[in-house]
Amino acid sequence: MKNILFIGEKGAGKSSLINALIAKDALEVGDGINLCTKSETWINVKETSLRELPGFDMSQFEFNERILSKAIEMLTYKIYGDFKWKVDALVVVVDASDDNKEFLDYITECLFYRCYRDGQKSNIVLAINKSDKLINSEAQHINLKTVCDEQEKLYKDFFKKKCVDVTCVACCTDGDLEHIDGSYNIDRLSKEIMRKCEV
Ligand SMILES: Nc1nc2c(ncn2[C@@H]2O[C@H](COP(=O)(O)OP(=O)(O)OP(=O)(O)O)[C@@H](O)[C@H]2O)c(=O)[nH]1
Ligand SMILES: [Mg+2]
Repeated sequence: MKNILFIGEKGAGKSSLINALIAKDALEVGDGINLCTKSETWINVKETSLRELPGFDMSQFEFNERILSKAIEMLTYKIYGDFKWKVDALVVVVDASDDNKEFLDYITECLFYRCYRDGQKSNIVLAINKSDKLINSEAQHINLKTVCDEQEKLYKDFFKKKCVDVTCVACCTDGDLEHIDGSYNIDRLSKEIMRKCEV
């Protein structure tokens, strides 16, 4: 059984990405305003378990600490609840149209530095979701691939400076802009996650 853990700020698209990866509307997705996944949720598909923790909220310190300690428990002790639950791959989801610096600084300091040794190969994938939102009507000539490549480079540099091994994939699930046709880079994201599971 492969266990994949999804974390990220509220509304970044964790549930949407899980649904896109398994090509099924299995998890409930928020309406963009209300918080949706309030407690830990998971779905098992074939030999893979995809698990989502509630979204971080940068204005709720104590709430974040609770989610964080759950994630640390799963990443370090490899035991969760009554049963063993080893994280094979950790997927951190961010909304490409947000300024994610505060969240990523927090997660790097409080999670990555605690759970992964310096310079060590990690099992972290950053999903830079909602990349479609970076294409506005004035910039339609810039295609999604160009935007995604730029995003990946940006975040790759960010983690290189922090000395953490993170594979960055820019993607989108169900872009609501007319000139973007459905999802993007979901297959690649899936491949990168599976590759991490083998490490
Ligand atoms: N434009 C765009 N919207 C997206 C994308 N992915 C998800 N959304 C929208 O973002 C909102 C939140 O999506 P969720 O999947 O519920 O996000 P979440 O991270 O699971 O949210 P919480 O569980 O509440 O923390 C929904 O309205 C989705 O339709 C995307 O790639 N592009
Ligand atoms: Mg959710």
